[in-house]
Amino acid sequence: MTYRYDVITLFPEMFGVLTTCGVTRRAHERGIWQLQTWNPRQFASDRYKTIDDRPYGGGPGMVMLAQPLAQAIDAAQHDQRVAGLPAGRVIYLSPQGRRLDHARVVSLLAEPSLVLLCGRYEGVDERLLNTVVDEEISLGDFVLSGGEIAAMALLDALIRQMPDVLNDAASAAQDSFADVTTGGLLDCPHYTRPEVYAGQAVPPVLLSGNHADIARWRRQQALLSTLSKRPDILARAREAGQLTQADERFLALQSSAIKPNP
Ligand code: 4GX
Repeated sequence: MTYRYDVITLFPEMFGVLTTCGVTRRAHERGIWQLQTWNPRQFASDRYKTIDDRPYGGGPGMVMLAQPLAQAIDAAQHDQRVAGLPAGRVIYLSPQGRRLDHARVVSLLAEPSLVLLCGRYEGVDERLLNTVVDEEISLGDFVLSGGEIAAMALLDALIRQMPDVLNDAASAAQDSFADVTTGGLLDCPHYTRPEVYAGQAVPPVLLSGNHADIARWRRQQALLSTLSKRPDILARAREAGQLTQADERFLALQSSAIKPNP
């Protein structure tokens, strides 16, 4: 299967990062995913290529016009159908959306095509959102200067979960947050050479060659890290039945204080 993503953006150059760097670049070169950008400016209907205007009711800033965005989205979906794919669902990146999490990343991988709409300025005319947007997704409770970086973050999270993208099939599933929604824990700490750095030795168990001991230590470190940094995630893991009796016995011994996240 190959995925196709069409992005509506005033800054198509920003998306070059995904096709020129790292894991996302290699997956793109191997044809696992494709990207098409659409600049709403090319669909502006006046000779000044206007894509925004002042807000009705007054106030600061500008609002993106509905018409150039609607035409850009139409063109993208038309192209997706010509390519033999379904017209993708339209996702608008905005702080008003539902927070992105790993479960949503996984479920979006069921869709071979998507259209991502990136807003700039104060936002997009509400009537465009009402008529064409299927879903609003937020990266988090903070404000970016446009939807592009949020769309790129979403794409990066999607691509690294696609089959055959990561060298080690286990590493996608093992990550911190790999599935915190269904009981995953934060990652355990990692060490590489040298054996002593800044006066800190590598935990001896990792040099022991005893794989059962190493696995137990890593599990316990993950439990401790989750307990102290994200007790909400530990509670979710417990509710999802993901903690073993050994896990619970270990946690019961850690009556010591939960350190606040610095
Ligand atoms: N997670 N932004 C959208 C335009 C905008 C302005 C006002 C709606 C209302 C963001 C985020 C994000 C900045 C993208 C504002 N949209 N996107 N943009 N947080 O901050 O996704």
